[in-house]
Amino acid sequence: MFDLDLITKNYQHLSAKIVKAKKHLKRPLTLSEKILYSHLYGEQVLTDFKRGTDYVDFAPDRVAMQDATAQMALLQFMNSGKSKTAVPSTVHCDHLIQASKNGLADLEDAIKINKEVYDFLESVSNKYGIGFWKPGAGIIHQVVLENYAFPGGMMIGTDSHTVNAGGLGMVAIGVGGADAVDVMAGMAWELKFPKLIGVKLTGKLSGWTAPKDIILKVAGILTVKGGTGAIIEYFGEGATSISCTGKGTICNMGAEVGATTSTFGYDESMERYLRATGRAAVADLANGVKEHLTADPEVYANPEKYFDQVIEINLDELEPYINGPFTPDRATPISKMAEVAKENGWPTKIEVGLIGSCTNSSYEDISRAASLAQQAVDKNLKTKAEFTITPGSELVRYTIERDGFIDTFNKIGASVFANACGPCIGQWSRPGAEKGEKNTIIHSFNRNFSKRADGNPNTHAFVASPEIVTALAIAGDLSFNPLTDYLTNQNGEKVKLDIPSGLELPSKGFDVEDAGYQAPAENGSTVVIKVDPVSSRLQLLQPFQAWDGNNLRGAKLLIKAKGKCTTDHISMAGPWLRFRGHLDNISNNMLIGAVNAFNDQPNKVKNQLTGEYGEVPAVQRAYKAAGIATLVVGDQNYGEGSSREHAAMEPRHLGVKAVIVKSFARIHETNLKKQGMLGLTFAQDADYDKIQEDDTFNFVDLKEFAPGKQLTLEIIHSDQTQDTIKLNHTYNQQQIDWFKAGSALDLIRKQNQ
Ligand code: MIC
Ligand code: SF4
Repeated sequence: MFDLDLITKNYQHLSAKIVKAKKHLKRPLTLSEKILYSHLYGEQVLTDFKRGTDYVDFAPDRVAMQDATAQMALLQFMNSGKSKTAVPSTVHCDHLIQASKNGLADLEDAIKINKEVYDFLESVSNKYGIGFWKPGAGIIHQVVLENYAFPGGMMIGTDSHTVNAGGLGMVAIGVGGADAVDVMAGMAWELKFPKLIGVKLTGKLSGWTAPKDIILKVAGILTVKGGTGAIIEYFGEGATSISCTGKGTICNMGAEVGATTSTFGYDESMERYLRATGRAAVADLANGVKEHLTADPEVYANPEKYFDQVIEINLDELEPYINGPFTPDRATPISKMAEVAKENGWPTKIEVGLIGSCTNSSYEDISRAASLAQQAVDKNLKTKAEFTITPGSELVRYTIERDGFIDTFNKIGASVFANACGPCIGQWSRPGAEKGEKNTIIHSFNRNFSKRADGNPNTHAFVASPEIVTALAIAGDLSFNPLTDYLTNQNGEKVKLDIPSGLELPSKGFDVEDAGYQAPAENGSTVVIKVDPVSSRLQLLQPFQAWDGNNLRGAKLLIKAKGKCTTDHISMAGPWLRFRGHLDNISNNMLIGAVNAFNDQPNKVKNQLTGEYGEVPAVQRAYKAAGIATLVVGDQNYGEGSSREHAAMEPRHLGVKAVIVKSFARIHETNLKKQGMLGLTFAQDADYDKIQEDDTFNFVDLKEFAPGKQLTLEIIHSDQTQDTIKLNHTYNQQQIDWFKAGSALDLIRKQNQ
């Protein structure tokens, strides 16, 4: 068991901290507030923080990093001058394993292909006291839920789905690597005090409906930006009736509405899960401080008084949902899918059904999906689509194999991939994907942005619960509604699938032979970290240049991006994941997925120096070589999705100075600030339309850059007419200092010198 001392200490001080906060605020507290106020950083003065406005310093309990982001995080940490991380931290090798043949073979290949990176992560972990989860151990969020998450705790992780740990009553937040460095270096971690959204769940899930359907519905209500800057707190009788892992699924996919995180109050489902995963001692401790691990009763009795927004969902009436394609908030109840698919011309033949991932691979999920696979066998149905399973951890994989579920899936021709991200992040070598054919897949993951699973922009990916994915894979048809429709079996008989059934937790307990954990050396001071100077995969970081103190003049437009521009568009994953530790090489994917507003094409922008069109990274390198600053313009919710700071470091490295958009996703905006970029928003959304392809820009008052004060941008059009517009920003003084120093890390470096 990990962290028992840390948790004991946390709970010992919890009551005093909450009493103090309540005395000050003079009101009952939500769970989110209890966790936030009990994790204020040492020097942070306690006040009634203004939600959505005040920057507050926090002291999270731990840090988790996954391999694709840990490389950059640790390359930065190595420059911080510390000999050990200040809080317990872990690294998880999950993103770099490609799903191709089967779990074992794919793992072996990954270990060969990524040897240099794994060796680097292992030795850095060993040196700085970081727990190391080897390739094959599982996906970061599942491993965290099984081993580290605890009710009332606060953690950050370099992955947007860190929020998964809300399933065990944590405030767990996804961040860029530079934020993780702050916490690992023992400094304060700054966050704008979140707004609070309460989701009241009445009734009880039943039949075909699963926890996933709750978040699919919430995504439809809030949309991909409706949760920005807010914590979503779930409560009500419906909440307590959901399993702990089901709560994890709901919190996990809260990242898809932009929420800072989501959480649930401590209850018996969490206690059961803690006991089942070998943490009875944590459950006992939590039971001792129960009242502090949920909101005060007044809050849930009168939620409108305490939350900024309240949503109510009656689980008795909730239907299964299917969200997509191309965006996770396009929510369609299953009873409407046939009609909606027809109207939109979506291909209804399902080619592949994929279950698992960090979002949905609990024992409960797998057992319910397996009950449907068994029915297919018993009812003599032929499974029409291909079917794959990506277990979230070795603990789950070992246990479901022991309990016969893998055998059941094999009977419907399933492939079991490694315990890793695989197809969820474009690490799927899907035969034929390169042909770019229009086709449909359905999965139980969380994101379905264009190209995300297999690199094919014409793959229509739909998101649903594992149960619905399995049923629809059996039917091979997106318009099939298992609640009402019949299928024809191999004897020509009409049969109906029964309601899925499963077990919340394994009746024989969880089991595993080798969970894949490696503890760090007691004293890592002698561990030497080698980075080969000619490596294509790892590159030591050089400081960024400090601001020269002048107004920025004569900047050119690199790209005006149109519509959705997620971090997958800015810094694509899949094949590019291999360069996550090499800033110069990965910069060759900068914005290659963004659609140019002037020609509706990706990766084709005008080079104003030559008048010719070229690929975004190449054109930007040409500006850089000519010493010309550039800026990037974008639409709403720019940088939605991942926590990958590469999406901010690449433009920084290649010489883009500012990103000006209608609105930002939270993590990306912070990443831009941390890396010393100007992340600004149009004061008037309509000013986006004023930006022309051949424009030149002057920041006329950058010298007066100050908190709460707008910046002014002069736009010189090619016909010499001009527009002057105002830009908003959310920089506080410290963040302005990052900009001036070159980046947050460069500021720390200077202060330490
Ligand atoms: C994702 O789901 O997009 C990822 C891959 O896990 C990312 C992290 C990354 O880009 O490495 C995330 O969600 O933060
Ligand atoms: Fe991995 Fe997908 Fe989960 Fe991201 S969302 S951590 S890529 S499984």
